[in-house]
Amino acid sequence: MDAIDKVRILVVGDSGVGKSSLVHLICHNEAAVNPGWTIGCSLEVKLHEYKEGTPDQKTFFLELWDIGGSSSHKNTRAMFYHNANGLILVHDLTNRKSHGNLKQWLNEILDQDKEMGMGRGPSRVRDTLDPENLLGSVKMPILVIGTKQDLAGEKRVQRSFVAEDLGVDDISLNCHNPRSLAPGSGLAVKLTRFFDRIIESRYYRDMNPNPALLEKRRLLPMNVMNAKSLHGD
Ligand SMILES: Nc1nc2c(ncn2[C@@H]2O[C@H](COP(=O)(O)OP(=O)(O)O)[C@@H](O)[C@H]2O)c(=O)[nH]1
Ligand SMILES: [Mg+2]
Repeated sequence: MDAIDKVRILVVGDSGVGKSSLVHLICHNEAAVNPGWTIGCSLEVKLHEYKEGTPDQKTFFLELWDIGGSSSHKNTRAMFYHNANGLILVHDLTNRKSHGNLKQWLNEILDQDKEMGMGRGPSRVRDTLDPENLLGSVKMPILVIGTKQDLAGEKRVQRSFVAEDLGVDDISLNCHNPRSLAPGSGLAVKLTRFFDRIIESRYYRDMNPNPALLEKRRLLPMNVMNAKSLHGD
């Protein structure tokens, strides 16, 4: 049997937003009973059918790297950013700050080379992101996921402004409900498309540049990442 090709997907966000619960749900189709405290980083794998149901269908391994969110692990995290093919930014819908902090997670990933090269203390955090720089530097597909939809009340229908600014999809879900990602559901389809895009950009990039990203780069105004709050639409 041929070796199965794989892609590496980073899952980042503040501590307690539900990263471990989310990864467990994606990989096992069941709720995590007690996710425990993630120390450093944990890895789960999932088999994924790329372009399922088409003549191009092929099986890939998805490696989901659940990166511990605590600031004390900041310097060790940089090594995981290397060679990533996709990125899931996780925030807690009941914790507005965790959504705003996604920008800092992006900054940290953008700064990875500096962090790795010099191994010094915490890096400077930019207040705003330059979207041209950002979209040029983070070439991998990104998905924003809001967790704890069951606790979120009104906020459950709000669109993530970070996702909007980046021109990427976002989804909201309850990680405790195993039906959240039921096969064929809207969320499962979005997730499958996201995984397909990651595989495409890793293995078929030259054949198929991402037109949405190119269009976004053309249109995005320079101050777009200064948007202040969640807005619903
Ligand atoms: N009600 C509810 N609780 C959640 C959800 N996702 C995670 N949690 C809980 O939030 C806490 C932190 O989750 P965990 O996965 O450990 O977060 P992590 O630190 O980002 O890995 C745990 O008690 C989870 O059971 C959700 O969608 N709904
Ligand atoms: Mg965890």
